[in-house]
Amino acid sequence: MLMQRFKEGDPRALARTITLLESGQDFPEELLSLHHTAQVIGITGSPGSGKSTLTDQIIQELRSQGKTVAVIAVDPSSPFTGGAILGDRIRMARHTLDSGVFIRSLASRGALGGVSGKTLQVLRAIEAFGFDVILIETVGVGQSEVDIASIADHTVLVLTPNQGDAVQAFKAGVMEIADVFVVNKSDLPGADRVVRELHATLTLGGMLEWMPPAVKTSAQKGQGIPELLKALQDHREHLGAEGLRQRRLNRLRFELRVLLEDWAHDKLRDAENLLPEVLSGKRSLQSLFDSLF
Ligand SMILES: Nc1nc2c(ncn2[C@@H]2O[C@H](COP(=O)(O)OP(=O)(O)OP(=O)(O)O)[C@@H](O)[C@H]2O)c(=O)[nH]1
Ligand SMILES: [Mg+2]
Repeated sequence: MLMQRFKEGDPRALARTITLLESGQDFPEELLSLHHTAQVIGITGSPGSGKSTLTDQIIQELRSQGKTVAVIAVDPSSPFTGGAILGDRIRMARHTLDSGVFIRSLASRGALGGVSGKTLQVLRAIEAFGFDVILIETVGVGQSEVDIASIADHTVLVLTPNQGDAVQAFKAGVMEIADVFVVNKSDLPGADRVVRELHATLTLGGMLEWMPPAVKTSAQKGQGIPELLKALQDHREHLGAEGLRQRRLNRLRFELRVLLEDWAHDKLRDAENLLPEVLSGKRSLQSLFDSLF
């Protein structure tokens, strides 16, 4: 019944399916046959850099092109950004009555705000439902920005004309995740300087196969959005069918790793209770380990 309504495109059936996935139910195998593929765009960057405002503008632009859009906001239930969900609801509120738009907030994984296995299942469900584009917003603190690059077809790193942000991007491992840089809040002074610094740093790195463009936007004023979408389209063309296939394999590899880590985490917790037996010489650590499987 639920799956039937899902296949008929009832958004309430999608919402219900997601709730079931979040409560730990397995992914309905029946949906695997739907074979829909969405364009998956990850949007990450420092807290308050304007990701949600930008997402709202991207939705608007894609809707004007007739595309359907889903948004997954990975809620960092971390001390960095209290109240993010409420803020997101307000910033994207104008789309809530549009049936071509679906917005969902999901909890992050672990203290570092990484992307959870459940989020990946929800992503798959949303994809199966048939949205053209899926935007995933994660706050670029800790693990989530690295995770998002393993999941998305395209990763957008949002910077602002603010010294701290640029420095943050230049830290090893962060720069590399960006397929496209956005310098948002370009209505404020300093955006051109950040763009120049990005270019200089990227050029220093030698010839890259794909030189990530830096697009200036003002999400607040709705400026630079078509340019951003053009840059994403360019990246898609650069990837081509084989590049996209590699990204999808990456996502599956990541998902498998998350499943294994969660499993290991549970096993570790169980086994810890038995460590006193090992300490007192009742059994060996090896036999405890073997009993886990
Ligand atoms: N001046 C200026 N302010 C902006 C721009 N875009 C967003 N803002 C403001 O920046 C603040 C944060 O915007 P959000 O869109 O919530 O930023 P965010 O990155 O989603 O924030 P978190 O999800 O909490 O990390 C809000 O007050 C926005 O109005 C912009 O282009 N220019
Ligand atoms: Mg936000």
